Amino acid sequence: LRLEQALTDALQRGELELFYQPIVDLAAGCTAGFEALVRWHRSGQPVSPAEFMWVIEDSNLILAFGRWTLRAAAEGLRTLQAVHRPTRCGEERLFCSVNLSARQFGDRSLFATIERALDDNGLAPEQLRLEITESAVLDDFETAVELLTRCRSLGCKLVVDDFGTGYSALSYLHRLPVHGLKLDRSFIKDLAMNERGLHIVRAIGRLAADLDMYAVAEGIETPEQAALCRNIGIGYGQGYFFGRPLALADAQAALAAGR
Ligand code: G
Ligand code: G
Ligand code: MN
Ligand code: NA
Repeated sequence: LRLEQALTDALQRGELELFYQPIVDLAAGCTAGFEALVRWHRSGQPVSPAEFMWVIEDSNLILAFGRWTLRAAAEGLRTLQAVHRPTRCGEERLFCSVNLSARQFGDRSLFATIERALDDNGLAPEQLRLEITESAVLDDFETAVELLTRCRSLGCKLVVDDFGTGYSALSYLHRLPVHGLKLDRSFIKDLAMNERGLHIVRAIGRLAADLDMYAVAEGIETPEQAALCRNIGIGYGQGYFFGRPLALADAQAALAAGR
């Protein structure tokens, strides 16, 4: 309860901040978009969401927090878009991925929040990507599908996060059309280790292509992993090799410098 109060205060005081990690077009070798990742500056020190997201998710704070992340990510994307040079990377517009928690699907105002955030920042709906996990969707499947279908109709893209782990498996790709898959970073870790790892990543890449979806490899930490993913046709990569999550101003500077 004390942590919940501290987080409520932090949200009100603006001590929560979104960091931005680049998502790179592997063939073109340039930044195509970002994933927004929340950070809490507790007494100046950044705290990882792994340590506090559960508190937010287990309380009603998730509703206000969820609306804040969508608005903040849209503002951040507008700032990043301002220094994006499309000539370097085929894509005219950058995208931003935002993580959604299960209980946000029950937020009746979420769709309006998304529309408004896009509109206020002059963004096209396709620039917003909603990262979802199977466990979040299965919590209340009907409600989640209804909301996600509206978002998709608006033009937002849906991406399955942590794909291939227990939290995101194949079964619901039937029932919930999505635009992309993010391969969980455990697969990328195994990639350079042995043939099996390579076969698994290649198979997921083919599955995505056959279903007309794009694939993002998460957790790329070495040039070898990046090259292997690119060579087997994975479209996008994300990880420390390309860049750590950065505060907005730093992410903007890195983008402007072509890093
Ligand atoms: O950035 P980091 O590796 O510390 O994130 C840890 C976990 O917290 C990840 O699983 C990520 O999906 C989750 N997370 C980060 N930012 C957000 C957010 O804004 N909303 C939600 N729901 N989850 C987030
Ligand atoms: O669950 P989700 O995919 O949203 O989690 C993203 C998390 O992965 C973030 O906490 C981010 O900080 C972390 N992350 C990003 N790149 C790398 C990487 O190259 N290696 C590792 N170990 N973690 C990463
Ligand atoms: Mn994610
Ligand atoms: Na993930």
